[in-house]
Amino acid sequence: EHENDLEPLPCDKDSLKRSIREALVHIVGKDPRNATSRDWLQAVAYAARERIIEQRMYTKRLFNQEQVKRVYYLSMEYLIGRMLVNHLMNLGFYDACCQALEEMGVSLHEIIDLEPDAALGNGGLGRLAACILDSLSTQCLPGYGYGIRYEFGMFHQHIEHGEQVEHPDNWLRYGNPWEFPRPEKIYPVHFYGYVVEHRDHGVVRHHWEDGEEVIAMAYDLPVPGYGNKNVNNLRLWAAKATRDFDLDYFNEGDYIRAVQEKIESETISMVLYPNDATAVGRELRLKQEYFFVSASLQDILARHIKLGYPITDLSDKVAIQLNDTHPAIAVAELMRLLVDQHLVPWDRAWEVTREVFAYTNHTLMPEALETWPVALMERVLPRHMQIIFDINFHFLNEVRHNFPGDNNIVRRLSIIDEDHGRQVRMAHLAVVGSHKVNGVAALHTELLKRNLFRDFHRLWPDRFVSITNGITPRVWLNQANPELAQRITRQIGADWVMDLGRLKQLEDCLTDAEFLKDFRDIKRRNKERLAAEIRSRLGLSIQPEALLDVQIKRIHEYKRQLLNVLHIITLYNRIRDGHAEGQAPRVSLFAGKAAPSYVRAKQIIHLINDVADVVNNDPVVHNRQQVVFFPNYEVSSAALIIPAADLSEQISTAGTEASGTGNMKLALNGAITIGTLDGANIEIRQAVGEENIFIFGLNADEVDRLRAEGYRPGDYYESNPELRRALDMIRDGFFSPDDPGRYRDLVHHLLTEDTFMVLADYASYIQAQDRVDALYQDPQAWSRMALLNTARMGYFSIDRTVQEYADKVWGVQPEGWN
Ligand code: DL6
Repeated sequence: EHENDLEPLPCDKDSLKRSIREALVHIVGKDPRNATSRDWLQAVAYAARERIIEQRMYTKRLFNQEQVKRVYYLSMEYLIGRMLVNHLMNLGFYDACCQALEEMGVSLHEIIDLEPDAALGNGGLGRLAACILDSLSTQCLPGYGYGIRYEFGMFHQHIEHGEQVEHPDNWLRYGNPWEFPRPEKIYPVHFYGYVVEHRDHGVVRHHWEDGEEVIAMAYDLPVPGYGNKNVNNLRLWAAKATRDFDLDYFNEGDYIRAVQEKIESETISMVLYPNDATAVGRELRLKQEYFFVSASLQDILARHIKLGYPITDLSDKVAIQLNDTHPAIAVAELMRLLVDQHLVPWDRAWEVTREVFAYTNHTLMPEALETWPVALMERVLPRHMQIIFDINFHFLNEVRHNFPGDNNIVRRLSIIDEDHGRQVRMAHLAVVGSHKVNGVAALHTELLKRNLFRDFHRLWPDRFVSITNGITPRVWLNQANPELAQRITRQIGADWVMDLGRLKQLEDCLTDAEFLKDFRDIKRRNKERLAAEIRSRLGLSIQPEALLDVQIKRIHEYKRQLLNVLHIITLYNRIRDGHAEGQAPRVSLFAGKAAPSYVRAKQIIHLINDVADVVNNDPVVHNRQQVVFFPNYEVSSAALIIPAADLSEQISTAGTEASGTGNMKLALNGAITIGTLDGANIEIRQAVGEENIFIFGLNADEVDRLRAEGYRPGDYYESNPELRRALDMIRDGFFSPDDPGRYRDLVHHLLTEDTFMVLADYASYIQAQDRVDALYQDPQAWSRMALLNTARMGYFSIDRTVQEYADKVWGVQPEGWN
């Protein structure tokens, strides 16, 4: 029993009113008579966090008292988005808060949009991390996130003359009311220097000396669960200089040099790298990775010891998930802490390490596989390089033992790649140092086993598991689509929010004319809401009765926004030729960011905007077709677009998209998928039934076969007149009259290489789109299919995903108030 010395604050309307007013005056320092909307936003957040932090304290006490095993999620990225509505809804006082504000003359709806998105991530990987945190708290699992408190998150995308321009994301400008700085929670993180050896009772010990030290300081973001009192924690590290001023320089009168060291140390947590699919081999990136890993592991060990557990029992109380290879240096760091600092013998330390870690792979793209030059690693992290060599030595002995005489497999499996100028393969380090490795969808895991990790799979078949991604129903239906959520609740009760499988009961509504009408009307109103935003941002009026066809995700060649563009041009030509009578009007909406250094992706954005310009201004087309590039895609824009969508474009080349999660969010909100047999699309097809999804194109095996036979994109161009015409128009400057040669290289690439087989899938994509069009003409049939998609998304709840991790990988149990 805990002592009841934490008096819970009441959450009724009047108490909230008092708290908000108090926060406004005493924390924000504003007079209610002239407070701005942003001041009110801050005040509400403070009132909410007072209540959250108490529950956090209870949760922590309970976990300590029950001696639970904890799982720690190590991720370089958390794409959280806005927190106010999420927190109010999870805590259960959204309505009370709304009323409290109303009585003070403030509209909650108006202040919500002022909150900046916490965009500490690039895309799928970071958003998955945010969904997992929500689920851990909601399911009362002791789970903590660790990451970096970037001063600048994902850049803001502006579109100027059709092109992406990046602006810094100064998200902390007005402060962050959700975070608790912990100036006392600091750890030193060491870089550079050298290692000295000495003997201690016959045992060789290593000392890492000299070099630089940076301080990692903790900032805590409480993560409240939905419908319970459980509050977990996301701890983000900020880099601080060890000393604010170098007094030597200061005394010599060189004031600028004196602060230089401070500035350089603090750049470590300054900015998120905006690449989602290319490994950035820069020293600063390696330092970021090590910085947050080292601080997190020091913190985890300190907690373990403080709770009185023996260090060698670490894996009884601690599981650590590596979110891709970005934190993989943790394997070497934990060995260093155990062996060098806690004097655990190597073999025992290695057992503990492998029992503690598990690794999730999120991509098969070869350019995303992280490697670090041995020379760089030796310079920045000299002790870790030695440890990696030692791990590799023991590991390769095991390989030789299992495959006697096979030197090739030794070379292929080695953590050190000797063929490309000596590189540390971080994925190999992660696999070797983990007891479980998982892919994020069934096909993805199969391909990992068959290709990337084939030899590892031969060596350790049981180490590989598949855990299909999921999404949180709290954010992606309950908050993003409140009208639909309420209508569903009216029909089947509210349990679906925690148990998404219950949506299955909506299948009974397939013949319920009233429900179907409501379902359609809600979609329509969501479109109107989106249309208003598009009008205000872009000055473009879109037709709410048109089929809203959306492709919202990072811009990448493998995701094939170009295939979508080719279909748009084909439709446009059909309209102009008078061959599109009876076609449903269609709005094609794109949103997504390109990595700033990814030239071709930026060109694709330019092309989309050029095509939009022509189509939207052609009087012949007049509202039968429109193209929108919605700028600065982020979590809050996803929450606006997804509930409005009719058609969900999931059209990556089969075998390239690890899972996708946008596909799940869209289907949950009643958009029908047009997609390839890639990633989780395959499981979505299984769940909704093949008659309720538009599948087209080559499957992964066919892609491989075609590539092996020698793919000739030019053949498709020659034999398909509609395709040829569309490509010719792009190449010859039809969409870029100001610069007719703008897309010559792009088209040349498609005609000669076409790495992602856009041309091979074109014909089958167009046929699938024609079927989409035919179905849309029958509103009843369309909404029945859309409803079936919503009803059958239960499997894709992140709660199922997290349960699988808890059972198959972490061995953690729920604990707390349910
Ligand atoms: O697992 C989450 C998400 C998948 O759904 C996407 O299919 C995949 O592209 C994405 N990967 C990344 C980049 N990965 N790395 N490294 O975001 O992960």
